[in-house]
Amino acid sequence: MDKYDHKTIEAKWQRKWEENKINVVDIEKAKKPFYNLWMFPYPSAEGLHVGHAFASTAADIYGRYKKLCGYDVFQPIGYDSFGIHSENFALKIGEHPKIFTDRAIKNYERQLRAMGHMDDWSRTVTTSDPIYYKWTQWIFLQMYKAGLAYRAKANVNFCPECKTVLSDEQVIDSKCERCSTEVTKKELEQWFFRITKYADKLLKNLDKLNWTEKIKLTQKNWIGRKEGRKIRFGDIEVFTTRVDTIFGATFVILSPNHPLAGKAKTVVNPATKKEIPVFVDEYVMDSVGTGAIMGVPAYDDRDLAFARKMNLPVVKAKLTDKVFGEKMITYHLRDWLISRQRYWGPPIPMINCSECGWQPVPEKDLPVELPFIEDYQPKGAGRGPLENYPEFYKTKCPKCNGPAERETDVSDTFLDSAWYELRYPSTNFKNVPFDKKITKKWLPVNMYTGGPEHAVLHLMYFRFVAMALFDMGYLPFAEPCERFFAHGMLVKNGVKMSKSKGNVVNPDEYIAKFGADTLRLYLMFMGPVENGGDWRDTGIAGMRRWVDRVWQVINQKLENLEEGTEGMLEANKLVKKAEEDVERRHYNTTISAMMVFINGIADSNKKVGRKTLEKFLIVFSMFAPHLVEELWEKLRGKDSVHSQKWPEAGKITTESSVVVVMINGKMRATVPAGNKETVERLAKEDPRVAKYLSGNDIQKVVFVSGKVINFVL
Ligand code: ANZ
Ligand code: ZN
Repeated sequence: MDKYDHKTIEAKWQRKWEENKINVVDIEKAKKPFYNLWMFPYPSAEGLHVGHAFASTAADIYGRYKKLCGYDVFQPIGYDSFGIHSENFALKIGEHPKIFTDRAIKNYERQLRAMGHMDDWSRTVTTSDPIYYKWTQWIFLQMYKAGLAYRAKANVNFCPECKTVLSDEQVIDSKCERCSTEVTKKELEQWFFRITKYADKLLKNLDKLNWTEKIKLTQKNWIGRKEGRKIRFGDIEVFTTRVDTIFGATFVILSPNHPLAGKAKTVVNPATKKEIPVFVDEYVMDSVGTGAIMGVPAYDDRDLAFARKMNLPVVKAKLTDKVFGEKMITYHLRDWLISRQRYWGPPIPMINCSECGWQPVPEKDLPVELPFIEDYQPKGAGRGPLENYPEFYKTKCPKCNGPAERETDVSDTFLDSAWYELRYPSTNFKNVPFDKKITKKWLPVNMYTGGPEHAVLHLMYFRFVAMALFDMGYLPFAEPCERFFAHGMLVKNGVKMSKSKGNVVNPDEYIAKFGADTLRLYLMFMGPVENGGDWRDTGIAGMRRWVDRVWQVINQKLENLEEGTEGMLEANKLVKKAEEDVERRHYNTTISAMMVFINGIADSNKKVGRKTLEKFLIVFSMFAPHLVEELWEKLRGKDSVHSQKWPEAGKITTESSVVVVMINGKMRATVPAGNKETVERLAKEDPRVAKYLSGNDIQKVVFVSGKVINFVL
């Protein structure tokens, strides 16, 4: 028998699947649509790493399962290719972002195809393609028309390294999400999206979503809704959720940016009527409540720490049920800062006219194409590199036709990805961002898989944009995805894989050496998908040995096949196990069960039934799509394992395969299990039973399904 040659077999089936379009779903005619989405990657210079391979395989197995269960599964793939992440890379290596991105995309496509996923390559999206970003700009315009995009001067986050402003969500522990540089503040006039208008809805809808609980909690905390009261202490309004502690308020603290900071020295506590001191301290945040608090050291730990530091008295006053001030609700969520002073993004489609002010670009003039410029370096003075290209920004006012200037900032990359799920099924449509009928048929996304690090970045924006489009009447739903599954992270020797640490593992060499099927199995065997895993080279060789063994065992069975159902019980157990595991994505235990199955049939004297092998192969096909397709071809000589129906688990318990036949409580025979009528008929026909029955009256028949039938004579 041939050795398992993964190179030939994987290439052969990838080519055949492409030719036969087995992964291309009929978007218009599909009867049971199932939209299985994986967060699209951004193209980087290193290409796909094993973390991508891990996450996409987890999603792919789920998609394959749904397909086997009879769904028309649409599993698209694309590139989040605009934006600061790809651009920073281009800058680092000194290559033009456009040239770099095109090259990186080609590499990604090659790598993704090599994984053997059931991705539909006929409908990809590339966010840096004018065909796509025309509609990203269109969304900006709809936001503007709906009063959800506005321009305002604000003290915004600024990354001195990336030389651009950032949204609140892109500042992680006061550092830039991209380059980890400490973020500073800058007073700038910028474009914002009014996401805060949706704070309550974003919060309330969480209850209805079947999402990983941790992600929902992170969103909830980020929205940070607090119900309390604002109470006047002289000229200062404080915000509190504990008005009952007001008699213990012995000082007031202002945030450093409060308009009265440094001005007010004392105020009067309205409950005690006592004069109390006013301080300024950083622990009071600008953006929460009124930016001023009443300090209650007897009840609040932070206030107590401050009182100790400042040697202030701690007054243990009684709690009160008197009310003061008025009701106030505050949120942690801020409006989404959309402008970026960078090159690699969709130009914000607005025009500034000295006569008419800011005017939206007419929709018929979209896209506002990003020109290919030589000096694409960010400048850092509050405007993007396009500010040096008058041939780009000099234009006419759409209102008065007088000379005017285009916005030279581009939009945040998270806007590109905030609507891509809508575009995938509609990629054939030139004149609309997403077709109404197709959208109704395919969306919301049925299953979305992605990283937990996007809990309040992408996933929040993605929900907001869908909600806004719903309110504008463009979408028939407000939530873009019913189920979101957060996979865990892949680490290397306990350390997070990252470019800066230089421990990023490229799947190419493993695919070349062991094959994609082995890599898939190895990645999924590490543990439950939500836990992520620790990448080790040593383990993958072991998995390859098992794959070789499966190849050898199944080939041996094929040479000496039993045409029935020999060994079915074990196959049924495996099917049942897989059904339980796949929904939870505990694929590792399905793989264990497959190992047990192979051990069980390995003995070369043991024959295995055709139907039994088919069941095993269908389960295995989700994990090792190429190898199984090859074995399937040998077994059946026709069709594809990937267009089979998920098998029934059938009868699992041994006792249900036979029924004991008793006469007056004495065992006389066994017959195959079945319903009462069948078993009774089979028993009566059995000569071992018939001889006792003949000439006697049957008084009663007692039947216990799957166990016993007793004839009382
Ligand atoms: C008095 C008080 C007494 C408070 C007490 C709490 C406990 P939580 O508790 O997390 O829901 N606060 C108000 N505005 C703030 C700001 N701009 N920056 C920092 N802290 C601020 O948050 C509500 C509490 O946070 C408020 O209620 C206020 O302190 C503080 F035993 O007022 B409390
Ligand atoms: Zn940065």
